[in-house]
Amino acid sequence: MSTDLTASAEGEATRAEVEPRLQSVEIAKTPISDDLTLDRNAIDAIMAKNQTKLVVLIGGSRAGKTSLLAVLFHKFLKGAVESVAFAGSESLPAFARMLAAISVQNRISRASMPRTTPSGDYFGVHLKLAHKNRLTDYIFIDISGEMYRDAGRHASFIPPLKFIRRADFVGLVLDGSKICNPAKRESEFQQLFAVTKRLVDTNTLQPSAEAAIVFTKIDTWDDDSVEPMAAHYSDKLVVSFPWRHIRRIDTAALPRNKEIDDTGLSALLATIIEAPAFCISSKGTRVGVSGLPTSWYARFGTE
Ligand SMILES: Nc1nc2c(ncn2[C@@H]2O[C@H](COP(=O)(O)OP(=O)(O)OP(=O)(O)O)[C@@H](O)[C@H]2O)c(=O)[nH]1
Ligand SMILES: [Mg+2]
Repeated sequence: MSTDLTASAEGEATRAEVEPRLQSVEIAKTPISDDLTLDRNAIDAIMAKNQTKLVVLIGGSRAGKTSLLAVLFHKFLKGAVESVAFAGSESLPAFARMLAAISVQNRISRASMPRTTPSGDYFGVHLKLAHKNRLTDYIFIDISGEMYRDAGRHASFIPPLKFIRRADFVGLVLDGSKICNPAKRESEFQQLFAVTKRLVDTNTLQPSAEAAIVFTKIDTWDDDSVEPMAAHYSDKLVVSFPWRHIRRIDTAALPRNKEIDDTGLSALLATIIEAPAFCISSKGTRVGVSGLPTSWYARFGTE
């Protein structure tokens, strides 16, 4: 159903009446609500239908996780990215909500992303992507900042995050704007390190998953001293865990400087696309999915 805002029939708003109201809605400050995220049943249903890769982003509150997903989707709307094309999504309302926040009046670089809801453990969206004549489903999970903080504090917060075991790709997200702040960089890193350690120690995060250390907001790195710090933290994460394969990706999804186009999104996507698909077998071990019956990788919400 479409609404003609110019209609002036009784009871209907005219364009002149509606526009000021639209402008006064603080779209960017409204949290992404629970009902826009895919719940566990919806994720299981997608995974049961087709081979699905699970991508998990782990990082602190306001680190820029949701912005990465929103801007990735925005790039797909303009065309293929690295020969990967958008082929559908069961999360269009969620992406629309995210884009509404960042594209108000086309000021994408001055946008403010709504907070991922604090009441849930995670925010999940779906993308179906076409690559090399193949369609693959992807579930992207953005762990809420609160859940992340709690996971660093105490082991009792880990069980709700058990689904991370199923991840095919894990992005360890570090807020670049904090890395360039001497007062905040060490605690930003230590928190990610503590959460990663707890997840690995509890066998929740499997270092056999493809992983990346993702620095965000690198448009804020205007000082030469930041890069050696980033390299130091990245090296420490690399050597401290038995990763199968891990790389560093520097990103700026929503650079404040309009001259800089979004950075690192294509590299992030390429890494995710190339990550081999795995699943957890009924014995709890990690196995490749090729050739396995579909039910083997439909394991998000259930054990
Ligand atoms: N300078 C700069 N700011 C960015 C960039 N990407 C995101 N931001 C800003 O960082 C803030 C937080 O971004 P989000 O994507 O909401 O972060 P999040 O990690 O999802 O946060 P939670 O949902 O609270 O866990 C927003 O105000 C964004 O506009 C970037 O590349 N550069
Ligand atoms: Mg978020």
